[in-house]
Parts: sequence; C-alpha cells; structure tokens
Amino acid sequence: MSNKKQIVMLVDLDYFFAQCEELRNPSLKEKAIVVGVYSGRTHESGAVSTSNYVARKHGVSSGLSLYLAKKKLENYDAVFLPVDYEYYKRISDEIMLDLKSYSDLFEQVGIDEAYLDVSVRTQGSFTEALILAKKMKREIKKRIGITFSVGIGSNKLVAKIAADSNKPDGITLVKTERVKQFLASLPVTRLPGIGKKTSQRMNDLGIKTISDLSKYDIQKLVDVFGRNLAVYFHNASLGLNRDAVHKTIDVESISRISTLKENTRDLIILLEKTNELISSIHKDVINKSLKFKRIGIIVIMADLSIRSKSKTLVNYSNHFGLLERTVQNLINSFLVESEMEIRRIGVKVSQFIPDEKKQKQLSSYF
Ligand code: DCP
Ligand code: CA
Ligand code: CA
Repeated sequence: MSNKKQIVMLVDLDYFFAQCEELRNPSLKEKAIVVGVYSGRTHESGAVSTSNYVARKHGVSSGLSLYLAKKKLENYDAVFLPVDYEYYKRISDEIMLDLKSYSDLFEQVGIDEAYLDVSVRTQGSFTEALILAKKMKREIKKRIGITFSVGIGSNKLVAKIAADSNKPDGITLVKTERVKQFLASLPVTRLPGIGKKTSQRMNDLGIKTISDLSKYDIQKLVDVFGRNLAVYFHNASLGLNRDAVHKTIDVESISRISTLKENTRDLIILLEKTNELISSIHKDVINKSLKFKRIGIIVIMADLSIRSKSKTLVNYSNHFGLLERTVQNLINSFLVESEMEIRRIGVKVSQFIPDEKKQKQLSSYF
C-alpha cells in the first residue's frame, strides 16, 4: 500500500427496490410502498424485500412477513408490489456505470452498493472528496432520478459505517483524526461482520459499544473468537482496516458450447466434448486472473429445446479438477432426469472475483 493518504467512499442506494418503484410511478411517493417476495400458495405468504420510508414509519421493513406488513398498514394508503429484479438491475447498472466514472478504482458490492477509491483524484483531500460526493449525488439524481447515501473515510470500514449513519440522501465524512470518537458510542453491531450471534456473545462478555470492544483484552478475544476474528474485531473497533478497493470485474460469465458429431446420451462422448470446452474456459479464466463460484452446463436437446443445470461452489476457485468433476456430476444427474438425446452441450462459469494470491482473509466481510 502506498503512503499517500487513502480516501474511500461507500455509496449505498436508498431504499433501493422501493425507490425504483417510485421512479417509474411517482404517484406512489406519498404512499407506503412494500416490495415483497411472494413465496407460497396463499396471497399473503412471503416476506418484505424492502419498503419506502413512509412504510418504515409504520414499522414495515425488510424481512417482515407480508402478513404482518398488511396488518400494520391496513389503515394507511399502501401498495404492495412484487420484486421486479430485472428492472432494478437495469437501473443499478446505469448508476454503477456513472459512479465508476467518479472514481480511480471502483468495486461494486451487490446490487445497491459500491466502494469508490478517490485517493488520486482528490489528492488525499477530504474537502475535495466532499465536493466530489455532492457533485456525484446532484448529477445522478438529475440524470437518473435516484438518491443514495455516501460515507467517506480513510478506509472501506470507516466509509461503510459512515454511510449507514445518515440515510436516506445523506453524506457522512469521517476524518481520520475523528474516527475513534465517531465509532466509540456505536453498538458493535454496526461493525461489518458482527451479526446477532456474535453481538450476543460479546454482550455476554460485557461488550456493548465499539469503545467497549476496543478496550477489551485482545488475548481474551482470541480465546473466545479465535485469532483471525479477534484481530479483525480489535482493529475494526479502532477503525483500522487495510482491505483495498478491488476492481470490479466487468465480465459476467465465460462459456463455450459445441455441437456433438451425432445426437447422443453416451456419458463418455459427452465428457470428451465437455473436457475440450473446460480446457478452453479454464485457460481464459487463468489469463484473466479470475476465480469463479458458479459452474453450469447448457444442454440443447434433439428437439432443440434448451436446458441448463448449475451448481454454486462453497468457495471461489479456478481449479481445473474441480471444474471437471463438477461438470461430470451435473451431466450425470442431467442424464438421470431426462431421456432425450442430446444435440449440443455447453459449459459456463460465472460469479467472478479477482484471483489475488495475497487476498486478505477478512476481506470477505466486505
Ligand atoms: N433486500 C432484500 N431482502 C432483505 C434486504 C434487502 O430483498 N432482507 C433487497 C431490497 C433492497 C436491496 O436489497 O432494496 C438493498 O438492501 P439494503 O439493505 O441496502 O436496503 P435498502 O436499500 O432497501 O434500504 P436503505 O435505504 O436502508 O439502504
Ligand atoms: Ca445496501
Ligand atoms: Ca440501500
């Protein structure tokens, strides 16, 4: 890492799915908007994906059952909408492309968040960073119509916690010399990686605030949480974090598909073909220094209908043998499920991260 002052922003789109619904239908703005995943057979089973601030005022937020949400809102003007992921993704893509242009280094984290390293273009000046953040908010609001909250700090951890502390449409800047004071009184749950279970265990140790955590004997933390987590918790409580902004990978998937000499269901013939495809995909993955998490097969049947099957790995990998074995298992189970002959077969890998040999273990918290 260079010695120059690092400045990182975290952008978090406000009440995102619900704000997208307001964008395409502004007349909904004054109403409570609940975007939900309808899972079951009855009209009301399912959960709230997110809601706008009008609905939140009445106690309706992410994770609540739709049944309870309806009950809480029965005396108010409310609309319930199903998740339209494709539409939200289109808006997100447009915003992310814009945000990227304000950064030196850009890392998207999920559909509604991104880290921007702006150290170079602000020359390490927090004042410049604040001006940049305001400009970015103004221009994207004007061009796309979506608001977001920004946290600015000297690393990803501080930027993230800062962004969370002033929503919606906020900007929070935490200068390096104010970090300790800023964090001190916050509950430990505000640190990324500390959820319900961990905070309960900390609570049992008498640790409630981030300040409590920073003063707690580190050896005792090691005894309870193990070395890696203890070190992360201790450093995080002091606002220390060395995780770099990783450049987001533009490529979404790498695939190859090929037509068989003749239609077949013969496993050996199919594997011969997929092994060729795998070799070519694997070369590509290594050349681009990627690791993938999802492996799939695409099968075009004798009647030209298309099927696919995939598996998500536990860890990111670019291991040739694992790719081979996984494809073999997918084909095996595909053959059990279907009786028709196969005309073409393809292999696809997706969900990439950069393959950085020295990747920090705890970066998975971000
Ligand atoms: N989401 C979901 N289910 C959850 C949490 C979130 O489907 N339990 C979806 C809907 C959200 C989006 O992910 O719009 C982003 O999640 P956030 O946690 O950032 O929540 P919001 O953007 O909705 O609200 P906020 O303004 O608090 O960031
Ligand atoms: Ca978010
Ligand atoms: Ca959000």
